Amino acid sequence: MTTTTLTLVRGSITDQSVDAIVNAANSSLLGGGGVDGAIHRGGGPEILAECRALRAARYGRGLPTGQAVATTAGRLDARWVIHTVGPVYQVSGSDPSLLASCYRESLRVADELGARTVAFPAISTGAYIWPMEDAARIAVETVRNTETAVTEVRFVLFDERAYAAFAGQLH
Ligand code: AR6
Repeated sequence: MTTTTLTLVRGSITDQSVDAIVNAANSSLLGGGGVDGAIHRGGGPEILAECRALRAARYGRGLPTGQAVATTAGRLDARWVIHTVGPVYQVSGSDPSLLASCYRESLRVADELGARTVAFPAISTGAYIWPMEDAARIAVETVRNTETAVTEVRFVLFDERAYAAFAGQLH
């Protein structure tokens, strides 16, 4: 059984040197703001070209929420970008298993690729407005409970509030 170390970094996901960088994408796979925008800007047009090809070949209706798929990382200092689609938070009730699925499926894809180090953003906590404390709990619990050959899962948190929420789950 592999021991997976969970680490925390404050900064931008696009500055990480890892095997795979996870993108908080949307179903279209064609880009957006936040993490998604930063990844496409930093990685260059090769990523979008592969995303378009994936849409044409396998995901005509888009990548479903909670699933994950890999492309090149283009010019980023990584071998792959793993795109996953988080759920949009709804006050009327949101399914935490879909957010957990993003982490689990991204790790499954990482294992398929042979990635050993993987950087995750705080999926769904920006444009998709999932409350940070709850998202951090789901992220850490899910990674801890997923059997994977990944040796380092690095959570990359953009601001102090996100960092503190994840730190609170780890210690
Ligand atoms: N590095 C690390 N974290 C970041 C970065 C960065 N460069 N930029 C923002 N964050 P979001 P979502 C934080 O909105 O909520 C896009 O338009 C941010 O502060 O990127 O899953 C997609 O195309 C927040 O805590 O992802 C989708 O349409 C967290 O990353 C939609 O947004 C996630 O924020 C996905 O929304």
